[in-house]
Amino acid sequence: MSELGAQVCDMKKAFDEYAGRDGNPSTLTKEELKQMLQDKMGPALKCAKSPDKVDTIFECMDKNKDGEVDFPEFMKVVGMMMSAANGWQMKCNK
Ligand SMILES: [Ca+2]
Ligand SMILES: [Ca+2]
Repeated sequence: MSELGAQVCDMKKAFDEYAGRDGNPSTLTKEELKQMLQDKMGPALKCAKSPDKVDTIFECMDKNKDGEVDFPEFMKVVGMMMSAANGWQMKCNK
């Protein structure tokens, strides 16, 4: 569980790093999200073999459809992705 805490901390750092690129550090635009996914989750995206998933992921994250993703929106989806990834790992390790 401490590992999960560290992951959340890393994601917050990543969010801050990428969200600030357009001068508004409180939300991610689609372009900022794309950059982050490519830099931080490249292997995972390649694994899924669909870089175009950024659009889907963005729309999935942007719950209130204001065209930007704030940190709570971001974490909700990333949390789901992390627990899904953990589930896959557990299956793979068997
Ligand atoms: Ca931004
Ligand atoms: Ca939003």
